[in-house]
Amino acid sequence: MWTLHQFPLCPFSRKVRILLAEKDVEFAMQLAYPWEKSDELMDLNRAGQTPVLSGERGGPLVDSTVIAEYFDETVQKSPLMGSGASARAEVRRLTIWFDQKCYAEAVNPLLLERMYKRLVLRQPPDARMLRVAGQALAQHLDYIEYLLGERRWLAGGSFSLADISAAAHLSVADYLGGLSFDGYPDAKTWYSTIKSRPSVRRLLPDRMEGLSPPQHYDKLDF
Ligand SMILES: N[C@@H](CCC(=O)N[C@@H](CS)C(=O)NCC(=O)O)C(=O)O
Repeated sequence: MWTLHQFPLCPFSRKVRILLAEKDVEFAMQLAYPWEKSDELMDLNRAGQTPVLSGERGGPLVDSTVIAEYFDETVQKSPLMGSGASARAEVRRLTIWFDQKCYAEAVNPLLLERMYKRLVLRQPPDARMLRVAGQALAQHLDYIEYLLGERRWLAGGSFSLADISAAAHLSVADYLGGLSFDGYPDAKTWYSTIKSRPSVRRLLPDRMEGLSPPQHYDKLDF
């Protein structure tokens, strides 16, 4: 069986968890905090990053999108990369958008200020950084609202890795208390639909030790 080396608030690990569940691939989970740089994690991935997927059939597989493409190529159920070159290009474009831009501008600063400073550095968050991250997050919700103005799902007519990636990042922002859908009704409906998928519902009960989410976090009606 595959083992996913992850921690509960790693958005890239959430992305892999959702996609493996969508594909009905069984996996076990092993807690790994990148900042601890454990020998086990470093031996699997010299970059010391999560997620890593190790398993008896080769691997380890490193990088959430590499893992996603591996399973999209090897498991037929629920294709997630789009069909045809143009559709695939759009899925990849938006997946990169959320994994790079949304993560760098909003989710990673929230993780630093609300999780890492609290649990590891034992410092208070920087209110200015939280405000800037909140503004960036609002811009990403605005972009989701715009995309959904003309599409059912983010990359087009089908649920895809782009939806999974965006939902993974937003769910971490939500856990950290940084998400408000006020003014973004289509984005809210989209997120609510995603939240009700079994693949996403399965990860919502998870908790990061020492850090609780807001009450609405795992509710379908939020
Ligand atoms: N491109 C990677 C990014 C993985 C990543 O940045 N993971 C974070 C945790 S959520 C990490 O390990 N950060 C520690 C570091 O970069 O040293 C992916 O898609 O899997």
